Amino acid sequence: MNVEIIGASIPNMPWQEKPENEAGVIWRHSENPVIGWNPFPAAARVYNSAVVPFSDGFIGVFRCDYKNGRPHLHVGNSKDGINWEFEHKPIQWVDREGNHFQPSYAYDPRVVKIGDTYYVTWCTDDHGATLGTGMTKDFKTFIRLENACVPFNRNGVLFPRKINGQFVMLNRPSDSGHTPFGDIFLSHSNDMEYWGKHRHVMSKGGDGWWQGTKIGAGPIPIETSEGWLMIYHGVSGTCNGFVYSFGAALLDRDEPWKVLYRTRDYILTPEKEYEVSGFVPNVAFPCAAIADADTGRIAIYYGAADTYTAIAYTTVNDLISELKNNSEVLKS
Ligand code: BMA
Repeated sequence: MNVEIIGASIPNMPWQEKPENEAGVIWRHSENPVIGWNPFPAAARVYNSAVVPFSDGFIGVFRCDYKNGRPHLHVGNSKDGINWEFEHKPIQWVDREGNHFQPSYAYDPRVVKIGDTYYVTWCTDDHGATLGTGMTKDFKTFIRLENACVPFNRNGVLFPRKINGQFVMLNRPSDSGHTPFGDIFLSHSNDMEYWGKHRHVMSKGGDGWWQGTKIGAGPIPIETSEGWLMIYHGVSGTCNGFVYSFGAALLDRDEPWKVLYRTRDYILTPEKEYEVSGFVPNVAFPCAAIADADTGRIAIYYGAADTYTAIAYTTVNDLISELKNNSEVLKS
């Protein structure tokens, strides 16, 4: 099979070949985690974060949990996508008129470049968790836009281009707490301000139990010649709390609420020490992916145990073969 990634060439992206004894379709970076406890003075934990190519290296918007427990967003820079330096001051948001517009907390950011603008989405506070949106061109001035919806919603993830002339954002309606349910939807906008034309994309569940409690979109979907490759998290409710694993789905390119294939089994689940042990054990939460159109390589950034940032690798051919050979698409 030869699937094309429709996107940029990123020859300097982080990469390791698949180890010979690796049975899975995704393999972990050998030096994981790439960000450990207390990486800079204000931050106890940096995880569930977003990374994009920028200039001759990489830049990211990182979820930093402070030592009082509250999460805020900080910019990080890296030459190689593996070793990171963080700005010690959080992102200072302003509205379109330049007025201070700071969220009281912010977590699980995603970043995408559409045209010449980088858009940031995150989980923010408006009398409950909802979707914050904003934009930057230089990662110095950050303009905050209107929240995309009323509470409660999380996991707002934009597609990397307009589809049929409109911005499209995956999202996951939720509740005020550690939501025990949740399906993936998407919404359309002409201007990143007014959102509508909502469509259900996919439901939790399936024959297996690993995604039986809830699901939520992960990295920015990757455009391929076969459809949009969406990596997502699936949650299982155990007697000891939630367990977060990765799944993947292939969505129709023109009507992305149509699911063509979906992994029947998880493709990565917490197994390593840094995934099963930490502030919240048993969490593998993907938030960003770098995909190289020349080689088909994909590097996935994920939060591990709500404590660490880790990287895992796959290729577009490996993942789409797995999707086609072991698919379970649920009727909605
Ligand atoms: C979700 C979010 C994520 C977190 C996950 C596991 O509800 O809050 O930030 O990684 O729970 O604790």
